[in-house]
Amino acid sequence: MSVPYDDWAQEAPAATKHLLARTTATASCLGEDQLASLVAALDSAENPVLILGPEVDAESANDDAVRLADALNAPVWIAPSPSRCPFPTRHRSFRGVLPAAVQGITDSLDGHDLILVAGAPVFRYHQFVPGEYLPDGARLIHLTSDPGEAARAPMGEALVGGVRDTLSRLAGGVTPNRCPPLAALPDFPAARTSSERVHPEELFELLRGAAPDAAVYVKESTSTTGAFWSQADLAHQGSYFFPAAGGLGFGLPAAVGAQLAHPDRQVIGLIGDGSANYGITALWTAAQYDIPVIIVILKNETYGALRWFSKVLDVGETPGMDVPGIDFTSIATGYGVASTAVRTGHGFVHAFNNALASGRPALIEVETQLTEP
Ligand SMILES: Cc1ncc(C[n+]2csc(CCOP(=O)(O)OP(=O)(O)O)c2C)c(N)n1
Ligand SMILES: [Mg+2]
Repeated sequence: MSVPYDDWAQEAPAATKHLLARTTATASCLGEDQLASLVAALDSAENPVLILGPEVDAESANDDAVRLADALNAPVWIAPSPSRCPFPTRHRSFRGVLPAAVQGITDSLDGHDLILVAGAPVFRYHQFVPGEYLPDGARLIHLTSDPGEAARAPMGEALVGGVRDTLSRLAGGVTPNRCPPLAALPDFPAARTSSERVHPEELFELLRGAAPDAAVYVKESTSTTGAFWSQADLAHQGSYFFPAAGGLGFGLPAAVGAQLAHPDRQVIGLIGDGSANYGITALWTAAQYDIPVIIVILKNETYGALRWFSKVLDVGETPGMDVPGIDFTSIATGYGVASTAVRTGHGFVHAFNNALASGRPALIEVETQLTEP
């Protein structure tokens, strides 16, 4: 907000009373007939699947999504390139994050006759893998509160309305499925390790063990998305934030802001060594306002995701990809944030526990193995 010049010093005119008395409310929800046909579609589907997106978490509809998944006894995927986590990742219905590619999505959804997408774009196709947009014979229904997303979708029947309201009414409206419940998820896959540096899977596995309950993760390390989701145990609303359109520079300041907003939850920033430079000044804010966020810098000394992209696009060795020679502990010290550099999993857990116990802002630089997203 910008307040021009001397406005603060002026008396408000009498007509301001109208402004103060204004109200606005959102009243966008499905009509009874629309809901009834949606219930009928779900009830008559042989093998429905739910795809959930960031609006679910933004509207705090996570529990409604669980009730619907339980009633339908249906698998649940997170829509591609998620900026939030809309569903508990250890629930028996959870199947993971859809790949951000046309054919990849179709392959993952093969065999489903009804695809219900709630609170997500249809779809984010970040990676160009042409193919079929939908499995043969599948019907796609798109619930969103964003008319822009409804207009942009290349297929499907869009219904624009409050996502939480719709999920909640659907959960109470569908006929509960009588098949035996889906099998419980297997244990987490064994994290890969590295002899030289810390493998991101190992880092996220250790973090899962060391982080307090209901921790909030703000992530901006682009080459470690697969590693993160393979080890993630996120059970609560508002547990995960990632730059929605991919623009870097959000992560570090957002982690500081999230900690300010959540004094009751530990916020952990998982920030790539490239991305960290885009908003490094947030460390000053954390120090000056004593905001006890823990920032973990994943130091693989390169723009890892771009390296992967240059391989996918077959452009050969590309200049300007690496970011060697940055000492984030010195930078943190300069801004007044306590910091440690580690290069083993054991060292990380020790540093993390110290950071937690300090109750102060802290930065941990971890030398990590380069991986592909
Ligand atoms: C503002 C902005 N500039 C450039 C990019 C392009 N970009 C996408 S991923 C990436 C690499 C980020 O590297 P790092 O933070 O080290 O994470 P890593 O991939 O190594 O895990 C870059 C530069 C972007 N998404 N946003
Ligand atoms: Mg990097």
